[in-house]
Amino acid sequence: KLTAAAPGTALPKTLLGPLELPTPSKSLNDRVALLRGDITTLAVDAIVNAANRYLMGGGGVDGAIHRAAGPALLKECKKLDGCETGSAKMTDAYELPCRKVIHAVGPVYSLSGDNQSERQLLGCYTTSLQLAAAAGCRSVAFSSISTGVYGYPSRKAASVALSAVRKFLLAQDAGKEQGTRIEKVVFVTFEKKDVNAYNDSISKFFPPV
Ligand code: AR6
Repeated sequence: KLTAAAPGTALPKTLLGPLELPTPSKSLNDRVALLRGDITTLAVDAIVNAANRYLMGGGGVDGAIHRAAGPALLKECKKLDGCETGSAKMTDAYELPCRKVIHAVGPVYSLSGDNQSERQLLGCYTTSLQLAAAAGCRSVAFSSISTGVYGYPSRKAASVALSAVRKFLLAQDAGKEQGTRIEKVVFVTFEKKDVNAYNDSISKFFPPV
């Protein structure tokens, strides 16, 4: 059963669709949350870092995660031989309160390659959730991948993130994704522009019941 769209509201278009309006679902809505703050403080099963292809640390959230985890994180990252854009790799979390860190490599946004950027950003979210589920994680907190120095527009990035997560959670329920059921996905924002983007977009992908 589909709900009627308010006049004039078009759903944000992503490569995943949606061509139809999402069906409101309390059980699905209970599995997502928005939080503004420092992702390094969260005692979830896995946090998702916005890394680069070298996995050698960096600025932004990557720098904050490496500082809080301690030098053992970099030591493990060095053994991973980097990571492709649009994918992710998992490590232990060392001094962080979470159990695992998933290092996702988002695209450097370019308008000319809008479709490719979107495909790669989707890949970050889907691969991260697959890694989390395979490692027995029930709760995952995502940083807002690519919306910092990589320049991905916040609203577009929020639509991609919400769309990818919705699709994955539904696929798990349909038995099309393996691993532990992800019970909670937290979208962590830091700057106001990303807070606004998620606040404005979440109800389009997870409509209130
Ligand atoms: N907790 C949560 N979010 C944060 C934190 C924090 N402690 N600090 C920043 N953010 P960015 P990118 C937000 O630039 O655009 C690094 O140097 C920030 O407001 O960290 O994917 C890597 O090594 C933004 O919304 O990542 C790469 O070279 C989001 O985190 C490159 O930056 C991501 O911003 C990756 O660029």
